[in-house]
Amino acid sequence: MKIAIMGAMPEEIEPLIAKLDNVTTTVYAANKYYEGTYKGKEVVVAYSKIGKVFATLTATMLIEKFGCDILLFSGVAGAISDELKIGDLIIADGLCQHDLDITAFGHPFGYVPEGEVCIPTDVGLRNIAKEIAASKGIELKEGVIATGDQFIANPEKKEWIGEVFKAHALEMEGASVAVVCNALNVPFFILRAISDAADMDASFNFDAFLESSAKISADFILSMVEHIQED
Ligand code: OS5
Repeated sequence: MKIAIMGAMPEEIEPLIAKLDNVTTTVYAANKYYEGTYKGKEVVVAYSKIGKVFATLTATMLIEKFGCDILLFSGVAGAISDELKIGDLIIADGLCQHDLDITAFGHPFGYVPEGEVCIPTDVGLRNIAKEIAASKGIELKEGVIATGDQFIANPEKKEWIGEVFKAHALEMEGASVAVVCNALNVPFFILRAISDAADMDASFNFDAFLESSAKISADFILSMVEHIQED
């Protein structure tokens, strides 16, 4: 089994690459892919660059070109829920696109015909995450993560996304991974550690906590890789 691990920014994958053995790199379609092993398991790691379009490209390549069988996303997010503080981990139970809007035709926000508003993540992978968290005494939140091509630094906008999509956190890539993996029948898992609260301090806090929160997420993802059973 080959495991894809994807981030959006270099900072989100650097702590992962540092722990790999037997690394080879391939540049393809303007991304660098790191193939290697972690505790004997075959992995392919890449960062997509920021946003939905780049994330769609990279997730597709990880599956179609590099032959990955499952995909784990590791990175940071802005909090919507007041219960999420900087450094806290959240796993997505579903992903939606908060900036997808054809409401002029009577459709709900986030919906297009033949799509779905919220795409669920793999239950088996979520259960592995919960078991690891319980065994290590790590608190893991679970909820909807909203994706859009906007860095949110606005309390009203954040509240709107929270209310309309019942979302707990937001970011800019997860729903793209969900669309690709759902279409290609590849089990996927989205983990994010909070870097900011998507409010007026968001860009300041993002800069301050990107590295530390990205590492919290990456460390957890590596323990997932360790526990995923080969078949
Ligand atoms: O990947 C983007 C989404 N990530 C999650 C996130 C988020 N998303 C939306 N709203 C929020 N409040 C969020 N908080 C966390 C993080 C990332 C956000 S976009 C950050 C861009 C920062 C940046 N711009 N230039 N650089 C960094 C330097 C640079 C220069 C050249 C090449 C690469 C980086």
